[in-house]
Amino acid sequence: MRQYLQLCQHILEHGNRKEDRTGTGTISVFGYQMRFNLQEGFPIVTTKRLAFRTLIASELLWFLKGDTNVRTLIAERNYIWNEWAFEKWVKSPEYIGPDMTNFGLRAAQDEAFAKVLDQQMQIFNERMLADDAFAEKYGDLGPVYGKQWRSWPTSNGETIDQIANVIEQIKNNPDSRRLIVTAWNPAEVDDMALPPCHAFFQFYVADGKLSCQLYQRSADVFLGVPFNIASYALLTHLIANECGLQVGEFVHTLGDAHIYSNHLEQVNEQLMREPRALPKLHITEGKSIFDMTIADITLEGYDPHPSIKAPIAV
Ligand code: THF
Repeated sequence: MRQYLQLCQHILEHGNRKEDRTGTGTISVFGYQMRFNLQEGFPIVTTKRLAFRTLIASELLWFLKGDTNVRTLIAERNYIWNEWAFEKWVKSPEYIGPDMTNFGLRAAQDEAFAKVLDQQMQIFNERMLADDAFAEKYGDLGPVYGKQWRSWPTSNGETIDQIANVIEQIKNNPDSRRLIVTAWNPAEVDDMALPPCHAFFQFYVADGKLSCQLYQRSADVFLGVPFNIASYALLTHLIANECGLQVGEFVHTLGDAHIYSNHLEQVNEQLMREPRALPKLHITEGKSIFDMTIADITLEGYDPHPSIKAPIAV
């Protein structure tokens, strides 16, 4: 995973100081590309530990099911999308707890507030699992990835299953230059809790191998990008398995690639660590991509450096 460390180095050396929506501040570059040969091992960052199955694989399976409600993730103890649902809840007139205005920014700066936030988040999680109506109302993130991937709404009231279509095209028309899935739906962006960051991807078949290129408009290089690389590498393996192909490359193209100002220490810590050998991915062969569960996905030989904590910008 030298490619990832090179990206970090490149931003530190050439980045522009830039303010952002979250008020945190970043150093950022525009336009960057990494390539990962999936035959050389599974591209997961080894300079810190990532919870591959519980967070990354479970999120991808959630997208693939077409699910947009965080309740499913919370039930699997995956809280990476919580901030967005929680924000909807605390901004609603029904919320009567302590003031949660700007909770992301405040928690990163104020330890006492971070404890109060933790408590409220815990209450939110418990209610999310126990209360169906609450979960339906506040757990749904709007027409985000899962909805656009599996049921993009058309103007005549029908829906398009982009994932099923692209699989069918890869199987029957592998030389096509239209093997595309887009989560960026301009008509619905305003209804989403967060417009898609990994917005548009294309597949490519050559020599019996399936490659995937992703265009990511906004890339949180310390927290998000390691997740995104592993997630799309896993997606490429799953689709290749479904189509009876070997894996080729994952090409990761970034738009605004940024390091948040409160992640700099963590990035420098990682740059001092020596990357380790990449693990191998195993998935149940011959099982439909739509029936896959976490039990079908394992990483063999993942031996990373210890995890590094950092606050998420909301
Ligand atoms: N918002 C921001 N600011 N960055 C992102 O990368 C991002 N996402 C998704 C939605 N909004 C985003 C959510 N993805 C973590 C990782 C990925 C996320 C959200 C959070 C995270 O905090 N990871 C920790 C571990 C957390 C845990 O153990 O629960 C880590 O150390 O990796 C990008 O798609």
